[in-house]
Amino acid sequence: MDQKTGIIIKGINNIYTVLADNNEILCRIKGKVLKENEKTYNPLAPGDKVIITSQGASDGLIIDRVLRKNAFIRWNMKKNLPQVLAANIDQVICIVTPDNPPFRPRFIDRVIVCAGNIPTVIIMNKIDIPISEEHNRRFRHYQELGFTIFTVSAQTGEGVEALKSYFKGKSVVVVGQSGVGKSTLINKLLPFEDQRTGGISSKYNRGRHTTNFAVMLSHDDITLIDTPGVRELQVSLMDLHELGGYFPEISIRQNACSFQPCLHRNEPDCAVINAVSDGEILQDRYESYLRILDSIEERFGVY
Ligand SMILES: Nc1nc2c(ncn2[C@@H]2O[C@H](COP(=O)(O)OP(=O)(O)O)[C@@H](O)[C@H]2O)c(=O)[nH]1
Ligand SMILES: [Mg+2]
Ligand SMILES: [Zn+2]
Repeated sequence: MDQKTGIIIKGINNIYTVLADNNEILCRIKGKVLKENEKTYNPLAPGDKVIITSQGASDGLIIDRVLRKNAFIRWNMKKNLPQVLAANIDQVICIVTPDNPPFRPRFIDRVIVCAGNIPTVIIMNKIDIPISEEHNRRFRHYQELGFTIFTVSAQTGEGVEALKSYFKGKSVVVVGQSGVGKSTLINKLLPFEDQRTGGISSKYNRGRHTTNFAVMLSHDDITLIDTPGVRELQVSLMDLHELGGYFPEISIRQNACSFQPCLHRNEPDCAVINAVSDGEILQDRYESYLRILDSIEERFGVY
């Protein structure tokens, strides 16, 4: 049998669409491979490289997964397991809106944690609708923290060209609450008439339907993974002490805390708590940090 390497485009009900040699091949996972030694919600996600054996032109079996470079992982509350939304990516795009749905900066903070070592870019979509001064300041603050931010309107097209050039040559996963415009923006970045995954045009809804599985699309050297909108994004991080590393303003101060390691909650002479009191760290970012700490503890029933 013919053995080859392919890339997962999507998986629905244990049937995976694998792009190999410019062909879309529908595959199942062979027997119990990939299932045994892993405690995850899904063994494979878009972006995963896999080894398949093809049976004819359009059917195949997945026999192995190539080691991942990285992954965007959230905690699946229903199954109480980590869930990989995308693998082997260069950038995470977190989309937010001024309103409809409401701007929720704490969602961004969780996305940054789920992204692990993958850089997160924050995009404010729907700039055709007004934004409050307070929300705008909170959004701009991410730039001061060192994150790349963009403002666009998928509807009017404003700012879309800048995104196209920024993401050229990159493989990107798009995350955000339901309704922020992920599918609409992706359709703007990858023109529908021409939408392709590898060499194959793939049918893709234009945002009319709810996306309920992650899917990879590419065109013109941009690869985008659209993800289902989640209402609650829970981080999959296990180690409480790693969390501070995902907040740049906490990360740069941690070494100065008297107590080591410090969780910056109520430890004496804590450099982070002091910086919050002095107004050097935004109160809301600090509270966001504390909430995530709590959510990790609750999950594992610590203390
Ligand atoms: N005003 C405005 N509406 C937008 C914009 N982008 C998307 N929408 C609308 O927001 C709604 C949700 O968009 P959709 O792409 O399905 O969001 P998703 O759930 O994140 O994929 C749709 O009614 C879109 O037409 C925008 O830039 N401005
Ligand atoms: Mg969508
Ligand atoms: Zn501290």
